[in-house]
Order: sequence, then C-alpha cells, then structure tokens
Amino acid sequence: MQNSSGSLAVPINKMTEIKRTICPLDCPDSCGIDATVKNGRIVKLNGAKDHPITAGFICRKMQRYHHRIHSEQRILYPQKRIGQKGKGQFTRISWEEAWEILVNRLTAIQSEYGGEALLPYSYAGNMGLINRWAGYPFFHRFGASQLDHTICSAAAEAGWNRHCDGISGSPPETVVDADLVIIWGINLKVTNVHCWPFIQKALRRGAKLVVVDPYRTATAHAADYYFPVTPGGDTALALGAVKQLLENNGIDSSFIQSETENFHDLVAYLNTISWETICDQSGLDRDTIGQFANLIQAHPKTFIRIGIGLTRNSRGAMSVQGITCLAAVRGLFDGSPGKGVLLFSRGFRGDSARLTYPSLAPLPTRKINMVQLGEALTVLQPPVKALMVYSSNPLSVAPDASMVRRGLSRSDLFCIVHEQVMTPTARYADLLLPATTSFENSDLYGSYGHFYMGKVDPVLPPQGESISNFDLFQSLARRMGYTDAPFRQTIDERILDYLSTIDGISVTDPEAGTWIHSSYGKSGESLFGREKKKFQFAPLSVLKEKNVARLLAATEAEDPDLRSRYPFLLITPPNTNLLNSTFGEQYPGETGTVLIHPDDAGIHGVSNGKKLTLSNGRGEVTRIAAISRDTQSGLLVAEGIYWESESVTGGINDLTSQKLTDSGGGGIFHESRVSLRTDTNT
Ligand SMILES: Nc1nc2c(c(=O)[nH]1)N[C@H]1C(S)=C(S)[C@@H](COP(=O)(O)OP(=O)(O)OC[C@H]3O[C@@H](n4cnc5c(=O)[nH]c(N)nc54)[C@H](O)[C@@H]3O)O[C@H]1N2
Ligand SMILES: Nc1nc2c(c(=O)[nH]1)N[C@H]1C(S)=C(S)[C@@H](COP(=O)(O)OP(=O)(O)OC[C@H]3O[C@@H](n4cnc5c(=O)[nH]c(N)nc54)[C@H](O)[C@@H]3O)O[C@H]1N2
Ligand code: SF4
Ligand SMILES: [Mo]
Repeated sequence: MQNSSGSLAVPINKMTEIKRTICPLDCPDSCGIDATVKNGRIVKLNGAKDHPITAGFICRKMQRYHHRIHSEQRILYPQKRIGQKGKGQFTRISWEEAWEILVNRLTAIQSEYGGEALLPYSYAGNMGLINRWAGYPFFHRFGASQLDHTICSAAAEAGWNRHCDGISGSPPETVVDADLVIIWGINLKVTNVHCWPFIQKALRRGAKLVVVDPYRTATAHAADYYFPVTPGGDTALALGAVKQLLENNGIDSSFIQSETENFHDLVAYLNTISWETICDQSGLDRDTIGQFANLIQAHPKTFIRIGIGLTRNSRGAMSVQGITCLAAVRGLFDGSPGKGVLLFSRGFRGDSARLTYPSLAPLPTRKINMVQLGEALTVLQPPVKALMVYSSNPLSVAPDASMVRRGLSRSDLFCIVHEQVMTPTARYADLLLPATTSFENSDLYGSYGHFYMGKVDPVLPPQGESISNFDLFQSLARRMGYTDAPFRQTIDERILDYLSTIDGISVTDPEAGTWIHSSYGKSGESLFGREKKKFQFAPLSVLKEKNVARLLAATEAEDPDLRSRYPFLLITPPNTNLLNSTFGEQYPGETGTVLIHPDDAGIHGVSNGKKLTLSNGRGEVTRIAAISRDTQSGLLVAEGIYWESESVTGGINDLTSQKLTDSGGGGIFHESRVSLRTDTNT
C-alpha cells in the first residue's frame, strides 16, 4: 500500500541517502525535513534548505525525533491487556488475533447497543491530511458516534468567521515590511519559531515589537512593549484601542468604506461600553490602553499575529472578534506591504468529504464534543461502550482528566489505542495496536501558519509490525465486510483524489518532496478583495445584548465563590520541549514547573524549586515552584502537559474544566481557579 522510498532520495553512498519529508506535528510551521538514512535507520534530521519557511532549520524536538522513531519505547507489536486498566501491563499477540478481537468486539457491541456505542477519539498527533482523517470513512460506515473536533482551534475559527467569513490570513513573509509587529496571545518564539526570522528582519529595519500576553513569555522578553493583559481581557483591550482610535481620528476610513459593512454598528456598540469596564476587563489602565492605541496609530504598517492561546477561556472567540475589528478599523487586511493579520493561513481548502466520506453513514449519529470526553465516558446516555483512540492522548490532553480517567477505568468499556509509545491513555487500553510514525508512510501536508504544502513518500518501512492510520482503518473496514469504494482506495489514490479538490493550487500530481505554494498566500492583494467578501462589523452588534452580558459575566476566573476558595488563576500554555503531550515519554517522572509571582510566593511560604500541590474541586497535581516576576500576582503559569505515571499522580488537565468557550465549543484550558499548598517535607 505504500511506496517504498522517497522519490527525491539523494544517495550519498551505498549505505547512506537523504530522503525528504514534512514534519507531522501539530505546529504552524510544517517544516520540510531532510532525513539522512543509514542502514535502514535515520541518523540525522535537518531542516530543508529550499523550503521558503523552514529555511534549513528545525526545532530541537524534531532534530532528535529519530531517537523516538528508533526508541526502545516504541510500541512495535499488537498487545492485549493482562493487568488492571491503567497499569500498562500487556502481552504480545499476533495481528490475526488482534483483528479477531477487534472485529468480534465491535460487531458484538454494535448488535447489542447500536453503532453509536462506539466513540472514535483522535486529534492531531499526525497532521498528514490522509492519516489524520483516515478513520472517518470507517466510523461513518459503522454508524459510530461522531467526535466534534473542538479541542484546539474551534473557538478561534468561530471568532474569525463571524467577521471574516473564512478568508485566508496574511502570509507570514509580509511581516518583514511591517513597522509595528503585534504578537497577541502566542508564545511565538516557542510555538511558531519559523515566523521569528521574518519578524527579526522587520526589527532590524527598525520595526517595534509589541507582545500582549498575561505572562512575560520568552517572546515577550524580546518585545519593545509588553502589555500584561488579564486572561480573557483581550476583547476589552482591542475595543478600548478602537474607542481611542475613533476619538483620535486614527481609523482607516477608506478601507472601512470600501471593504467593510456596518461599521456604524461597532461605533454604536462601543458607545455602550465605558472606559471603566474596558480597564477593569483588560486589567490595563486607561493610559496603558492609550499607549497601545497610539502605537498602532503611529504605525500604519502594522502586522498582527494572533495566537490561539488567547481563545482558551470563556471569552475566547470574542477576543478574536475584538482583535479582527481592531485590525479592520486600521485597514490591516488591505494587502499593502507590511500590513497583515495572521491567525490561520487557510491556504488549502479541499473537499473534506473526500477524506471523511460522511455519505457512508447509514443514519445521522450523535456528535460528542471532544472537550467533554470525561462526561461522555461517565454519565452520557446511552453509554459509550467502545472507545477507539488514535493520534491522540486524551488522558493527558483533554480537560477534567480525573473524569476521563474514571471513564477509562470502566470495566465495561472496550478501549482500543493505536499508538507509537506507551502514553498514559495507552496504559488503559484493552487492545493496544502499534502505529507507524509519519516517517513510515505517505501523506499530504498543508500548514496552518504558512502557504506551502507537500506530498511525502515513506522515509523508512514501517517499524516492527506497526501500521499507519490509513492501513489500520482500510484493513478493519474490509474485515468488517465493507466493500464501498473509499475502502478500496490506496493511499496514493486518496492523496491524488483529495489534491484534485484543493482550491488555491494548480498542481494535481506533485512530486514528493517538492513544495506547492497556495495562490491565497500572495502578498499585495486585499485579503477580502481577492475573495470578493467584505469584513462584517455587524455580528458584534447583532449579538449586542448577549455580548455585553458575556463581557461582564462571571467566568470561572471571576466567580466569587471560586475566587475565595481557590485564590489563584491558572493558565497552562505550551512548553518548548513538548508538543502538547507528545515527547512526554522523554521526561519520565517530571512534573514541570509552575511560575508564581514573588509576592504570592512570600504570602504562601513558597520557595524556589520546591514541590507545590495545586488543587481545586476537580483534582490536584504537583509542580515545581519557579518564582518569577514574569507572571502577574494571582496568576500561576504551568507550561507543558507532562505525563502522569507510576510515580506522578495526575497531569495538569486534572485541574481544567470541561466547560466550553463562548462560541465554537472549545476548551477553556487557561481559566482554572486553584489553591496551592506546599508539602513541608519536600
Ligand atoms: N513547543 C511547542 N510548540 C507547539 C505546541 C506545544 O505544545 N509545544 N503546541 C502546538 C499547538 S497544538 C498549537 S494549537 C499551537 C499553540 O499555539 P497558540 O495557542 O497560538 O499559541 P501559544 O504559543 O500556545 O501561546 C499561547 C499564549 O497565549 C497566552 N494566553 C493565555 N491566555 C491568554 C489570554 O487570555 N490573552 C492573551 N493575550 N494571551 C493569553 C499564553 O500565556 C501563551 O503565551 O502551538 C503549537 N506549537
Ligand atoms: N492544559 C492544556 N491542555 C491542552 C492544551 C493546552 O494548551 N493546555 N492544548 C490543547 C491543544 S491546542 C491540542 S491541539 C490538544 C492536542 O491533543 P493531541 O492531538 O492528543 O496531542 P498530543 O498530546 O500531541 O498526542 C498525540 C498522540 O498521537 C500519537 N501519534 C502521532 N502520530 C500518530 C499516528 O500517525 N497514528 C497514531 N495512531 N498515533 C499517532 C502520538 O504518539 C501522541 O501520543 O491538546 C489540548 N490540551
Ligand atoms: S515542530 Fe514545528 S518547528 Fe519543529 S520541526 Fe515540526 S514544524 Fe518545524
Ligand atoms: Mo492545538
């Protein structure tokens, strides 16, 4: 089913060659990678020099990825559970036995409880477009419950689409000509490293850098101006800036006139919001917001890089709304040099039905929000009886982990996990199946941070008895007796079929290892103009009453009962060494740190490097105290989703909530109230 080698393979000598691939991780950079293969093993990974964004370097996580591929920790064979759920004790079985268990159990559950008793759980462990969506045709045909893919970007997309109607963002290269760069709610030097060289070029030309983030991130340390917004306070800051720009005649009337609709609604809306509310909500005083607005007014060539991090709270989607309104008021979408707005690139729009085949579903089935897996496995009726996990580690990444754990512990739940390494979730599997890494299969990769895509062939054959997501679900479908056309496709056929539906590219059969540029990534064109759309100010005002109520409503952060019991607000952003929970196996027994302000540390008797227990009504976790003025008083910052293990009880998501964002149904990972205690004997 797979080609045996990369077509751009460059032989160095008989035993060594360089093969080309693309990073599969959930990262906006989607790097081109050159893998040096010697005697069937990868010995070195380098960034592709000819990839316009990668430009020859890859992050440290990926430089060492071949050690993961060839690691002792790889799951290489099918296994079945022999110990208690969660203990991670398995015995090796053959694939034949694995298929038999799988087909028999799924068939029995389907006939006793109906197809919806099966819940698939997957996310973005592998961003390859074919393998990522490979389970969908099977699950539709089976009549399984559907998983609503909300955990990462749903709130951000909802906020963007409300005003921008799904248009593409600006190419990151545009930032080079900017005079002011605003990095808003993204720790770009950690999570979008390939954007940084473009920003550096602008800074060398004399551009100023602004960072808006509740804590002083690595990126904020590099900024000329840092605005420590209150978590969830971005709408207030953005609209405060618009209010000030209106007062100072700082708006781009010609853009507003030609490319937007219903500006008067925004003006009317702003008149209903007082400066007091704006300052209170943003956590910034009137002068500071004034300074922010003045910077923007003084620099027409402003580029705003919006992160998803700022959407992971109860006002998250609205924050994107506020920022896009600010951008529109300044005409930053007009495509002229140095002006831009980038949340998602949206450069490659294909017909997703040609990956997922919803038409195979015999009947419509229920949709379950992936953020609420805890609820789905514990109280949802009719109950989930089988869970099939692939490309995800839900016990570590889904909120309210103690509920997820309780669900995974159910003796009546048949749990299948298709994985590369023994994740905390895999330890709960009844049936554990070995997954290839992306280096072992073909695929097609887009990007959400730039405008280049590419096709790849395998760099290595599958290791051990591992199989790709695509092969897993194609084989399973056939063994279930499904003969529909999508189940007869090879991976190359699916790649070519999907490619033919993608808007924005002209290539239909690209050579593996070359880069395809989307026509949406052209600079110099108005982002709305080229899609014949207009920026809509109206949705803010259409929902006016509701929005004002939301802006003022008590979130978990502000709920007085919770504030008094749990005096700290906790945010849980990414860590430089991990990619969500991927690579957790490289840090066994580590809990990660928690940033705490020196004033708070003093009051609570916390000293640097000591163990802290954070807890709330949902659970508790241990982290190591890192006392720092980089965070605000009252705000704890825990970077990274480390793994629970025999020696570490629980992970950071034991503290987070299953509640959803204002729109889009996303997770509120940065809005947990917690209390802390120091353990005297540590
Ligand atoms: N090294 C590394 N890289 C990664 C990841 C990783 O785990 N590690 N994860 C990948 C994934 S899946 C994604 S989705 C992206 C994540 O990318 P994004 O979510 O776009 O950005 P992050 O860099 O995670 O930064 C989130 C930032 O938002 C800040 N923040 C939190 N709440 C608020 C708020 O209310 N307002 C504002 N203004 N800021 C807020 C946090 O403090 C943090 O600095 O990164 C990807 N890249
Ligand atoms: N507290 C907190 N929680 C968060 C976030 C946060 O900021 N704070 N961020 C959220 C975000 S933005 C996201 S995107 C989610 C991410 O959630 P997930 O997508 O679950 O991300 P990972 O933790 O990277 O887990 C991916 C798993 O897939 C496996 N894998 C990789 N490739 C393949 C493959 O080809 N096949 C199979 N079968 N498995 C494969 C990897 O080994 C890994 O264990 O987490 C969310 N959770
Ligand atoms: S994780 Fe991101 S920066 Fe690192 S190699 Fe992959 S795409 Fe590039
Ligand atoms: Mo994400």
